[in-house]
Amino acid sequence: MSLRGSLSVSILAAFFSVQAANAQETQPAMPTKSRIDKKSGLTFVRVPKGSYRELPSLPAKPDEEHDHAVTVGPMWMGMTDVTVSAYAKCAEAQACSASPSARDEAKPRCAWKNGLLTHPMNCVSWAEAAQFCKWIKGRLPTAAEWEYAATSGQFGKPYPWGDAPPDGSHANYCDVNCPKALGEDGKNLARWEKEGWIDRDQNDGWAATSPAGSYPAGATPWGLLDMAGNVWQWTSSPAGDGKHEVRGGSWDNPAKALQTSKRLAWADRPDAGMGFRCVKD
Ligand SMILES: [Ca+2]
Repeated sequence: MSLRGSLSVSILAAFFSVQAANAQETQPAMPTKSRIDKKSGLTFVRVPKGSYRELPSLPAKPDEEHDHAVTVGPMWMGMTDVTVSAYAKCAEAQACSASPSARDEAKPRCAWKNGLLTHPMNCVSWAEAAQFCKWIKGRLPTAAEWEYAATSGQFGKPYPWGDAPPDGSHANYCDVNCPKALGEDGKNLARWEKEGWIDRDQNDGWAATSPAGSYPAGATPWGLLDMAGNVWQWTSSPAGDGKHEVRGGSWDNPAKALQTSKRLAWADRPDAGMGFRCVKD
């Protein structure tokens, strides 16, 4: 083989090994165990039993001790957020409201109003989310269960997929497209720009929500998708003043909101950045 031929072979071999490595990194881990909920059509994956650090209260209470371990799981958790399509089945069965709240949200950002069937069911109140989970004989996860699942039981793991900072392949967050969807919030754009809220180096093609499960590179080892970005997820954990804890960050948040440890207290009102997933025992 000529030197040139041998070089080409080595370059090709190197190229394919890089491709193989990339493919390995970007392929979602197949859920070890999964099952489909017949009523909603949603897929649930097995979250194994384990122990996790107890989370402090939200808002934090002074002198509170929270350094012991709690047992979490086993349970089944929605592989993705609840979709518009799944919610529509609940509404058809008259078990969920056929006109979910969303009163304070602009139309282009609420997936239900736009018939975006594969997108997460956003613009729902906590009570509406809890009602859906009840319909499928499930419930909203506690904040500790959510974080345990998002970190695959590894306390302190920064993102559901691991340590790499987010990019447009991992999750739907506020990239170059998101100002298009913010519409009437334009007055805030200059401030958000200044605070580094908008990642103009990324473009995932979605201005607001994206179809559930569109980011396989962001999968957890247990096979959960969209545990960061797209929509915040309601948990069952109270957060004072009638609020509940939400997790995961959303399409209109900066990358830093996608951290597994990020916690927010949210009043029971719908928002285009707020969705949910259910768990079953
Ligand atoms: Ca986006």
